Amino acid sequence: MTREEGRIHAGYAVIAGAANSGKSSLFNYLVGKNISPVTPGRGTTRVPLSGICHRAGDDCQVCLIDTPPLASAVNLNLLDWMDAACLLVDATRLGEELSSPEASELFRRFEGRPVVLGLTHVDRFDASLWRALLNQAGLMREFPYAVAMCPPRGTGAAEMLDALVRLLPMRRRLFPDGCITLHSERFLVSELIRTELFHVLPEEIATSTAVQIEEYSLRDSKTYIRANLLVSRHSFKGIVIGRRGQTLQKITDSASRGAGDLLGKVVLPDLWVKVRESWPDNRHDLLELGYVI
Ligand SMILES: Nc1nc2c(ncn2[C@@H]2O[C@H](COP(=O)(O)OP(=O)(O)O)[C@@H](O)[C@H]2O)c(=O)[nH]1
Ligand SMILES: [Mg+2]
Repeated sequence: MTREEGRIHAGYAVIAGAANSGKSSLFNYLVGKNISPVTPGRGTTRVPLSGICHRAGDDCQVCLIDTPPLASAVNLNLLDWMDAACLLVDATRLGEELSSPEASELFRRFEGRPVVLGLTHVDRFDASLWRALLNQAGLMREFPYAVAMCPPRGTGAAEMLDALVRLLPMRRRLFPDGCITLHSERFLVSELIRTELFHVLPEEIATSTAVQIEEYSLRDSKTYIRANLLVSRHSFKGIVIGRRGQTLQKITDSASRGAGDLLGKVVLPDLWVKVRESWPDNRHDLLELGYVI
């Protein structure tokens, strides 16, 4: 079918792979917005995230789904809805990650559908070795496309998008023009505030601090957000606030900047630190705070 008939390459592609393989960096790069949290810590992406990317000068719609590391049931069920998968494998752990149980499960679930390989962290090798690394991966599994990548720098990203577009079916447009994600602004801002925690707090405290939005309102064309940062221990509260409130102020300022960039409007967060003892160990709290259990 041709584009004249109103059909374009459009569909859903999941980005899968081990923690820190570069999934969220690639997702943000291709979508062109910092929707998904990227930090050096492990497991910062807590729920599947959607981002729609377009290719300059071409009419196509690729809805990327960034995922937390694969094992959770929600992730596995989600795979059934995807047209293609982009498996990211850290080239420094090639053998280990490609033969992991999670990768095997992905291939099993994707039987009959394409899985493209993105070999990340190739910046740690001389460029003359990239081809050899891709060949080595090809000996372990067969891929319709395999791309050497460094997602934070965008290396290989355009090539990966080309590969995914080629593999997506021709169908009617799936999303309205200009749509970049299926999530609400409120959700995106709460994730952005959570990401900032990882930049200023020790990982142990950042991972056990939840963001609870209490008010999200528009006044004088400014977006006001009142949110609680729920820490899991009394002793963490002072650390999140910092001396004379400096740490909390830093989180507030960078969240305001990040949300402004993401949404293209003035966003004023008002953050409060509260204690909810041991919430990460409580199923009800996890559900209430939007975590996948
Ligand atoms: N040097 C290098 N760092 C990378 C690469 N891909 C990701 N990172 C870094 O690894 C960390 C985790 O990246 P992220 O995209 O959040 O990985 P995810 O856990 O798979 O979503 C961040 O600090 C990234 O900057 C890469 O190809 N090369
Ligand atoms: Mg991630």
